[in-house]
Amino acid sequence: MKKALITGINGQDGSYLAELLLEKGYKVYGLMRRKSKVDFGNVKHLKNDIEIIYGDMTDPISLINAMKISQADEVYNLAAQSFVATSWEQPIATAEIDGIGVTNMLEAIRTIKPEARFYQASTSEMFGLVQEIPQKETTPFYPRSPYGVAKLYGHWITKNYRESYGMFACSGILFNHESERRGKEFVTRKITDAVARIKLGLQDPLELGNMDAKRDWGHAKDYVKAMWLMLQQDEADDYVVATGETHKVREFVELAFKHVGIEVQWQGEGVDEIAIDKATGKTVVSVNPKFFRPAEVDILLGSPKKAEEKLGWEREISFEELVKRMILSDLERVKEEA
Ligand code: NAP
Ligand code: G4F
Repeated sequence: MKKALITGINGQDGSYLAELLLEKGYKVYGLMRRKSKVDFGNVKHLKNDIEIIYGDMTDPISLINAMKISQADEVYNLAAQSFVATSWEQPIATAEIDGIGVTNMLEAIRTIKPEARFYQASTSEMFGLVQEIPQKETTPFYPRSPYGVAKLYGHWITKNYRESYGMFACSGILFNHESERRGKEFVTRKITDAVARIKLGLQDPLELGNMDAKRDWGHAKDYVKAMWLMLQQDEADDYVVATGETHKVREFVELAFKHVGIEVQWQGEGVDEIAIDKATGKTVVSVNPKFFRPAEVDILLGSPKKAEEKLGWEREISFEELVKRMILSDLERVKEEA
C-alpha cells in the first residue's frame, strides 16, 4: 500500500486529493494546524479514513515528525497562506509559510526519506505581469504580490533540490481552480454565495473590486488528478495546469445570476459601475474600491499543452459547468441554513 502525506489536507485541493488517493488505495496522512476549536474543514467526511498529524509549515520539527510517522512515498505540499489579498497584510507570515515552509518540507524529506516523491503547489500568480500570452512552462515570471513572490521562492527551491540532490521534486504551476469547497473570500465563491442569497432575498447587493480581471478558471477536482500524474512519471518535471480559456470576473457574475434566472444589465463605469436585475430594476452588484489590490494581475491564460501531451491530463469540467455546480451547491446550502 502506497503512503501519501498531504499538507493543507483540510483545504480545497487537499480534500479532493485525499479522496482521489483513497480511491486509488493509498494510506493517506494529512498535516493540519492546531486550531482553538477542532475543525476538519473540507475533510470532515474523511475523518475516519485518513490519519491527521498536527504540524505547521513554519515548524521544521513538526515536518520531520510528520515524515517519521507517515514514512510517505509521496508528499503533496498544498499548505499555504493562499489568499493573495491577505499577502499584503501579512507579507512575512506569507513568506514564512509559502516560501521557507517549502524548504522546511524538502529538508524533512531529505532527512527522513530522501527517495520520497515531492509535489509543490506552484501558481500562475508567479506570472503576474504576464510576459506572454498564453503562459507556459518557459514564460518568464513577474510576480505582483507578496504571495506571488513567496511562491516563486518555493518554486525555485523545489527545482534547486531536484538539481542539487537528485530528489524527485515537481512543481505544478496551477492556474485558478475553484469548486463548491472554495473559501468564500475568493471571488468565485464570494459571487456564488451572494447570488444564492440575493435570489432568496437574504442579501443586499454584492460588492466587488476589479471586474475586468481575467482568469483561467478550472475545477479543483480535475486539477488534483494532474498533481498525482506528475508523481507517477519516470522523471520529475514542472507542468502548467490550465484550461486554455480566460474569462472576466464580470462574465462569472453574469453566468451565476443567469443560473438562478436573473438577467443582469450593467450601468456606469469604473467605481460607479453597477449591475441591475433587468426584471425588477434593483441593484444587485456594485463596486467597492476596498476590494481593489495594490497591484493587480490583469490577465491569466495558461497553455496546458505539456500536461496534456506528457501526462495525458485532460480537464473534464467546463467553465459553464463549474459555475453551475458552485451556484447550485450554494443555493441548496443557503436554503437549508435559512
Ligand atoms: P486553501 O483552501 O486555502 O488551503 C490551504 C491549506 O493550507 C489549508 O488547509 C490551511 O490550513 C493550510 N495552511 C495554511 N497555513 C499553514 C501552516 N502554516 N501550516 C500548515 N498548514 C497551513 O488553498 P487551496 O485552494 O486548496 O490551494 C492549495 C495550494 O495550491 C496552496 O498552496 C495554494 O497556494 C496553491 N494554489 C492554489 C490555486 C487555486 O486556484 N486554488 C492555484 C495555484 C496554486 P488552515 O485551515 O489551518 O488555514
Ligand atoms: O479569487 P481571487 O481572490 O483569486 P486570485 O487572486 O487570482 O488567486 C487565486 O488563484 C491563484 C492562481 O492564479 C492562486 F495561486 C491563489 O492561491 C488563489 O487561489 O481573485 C481573482 C480576481 C482578482 O483579479 C481580484 O482582484 O478577482 C478580482 N476581484 C474582484 N473583486 C476580487 C474581488 N477578488 C476577491 N477575492 N474579492 C473581490 O471582491
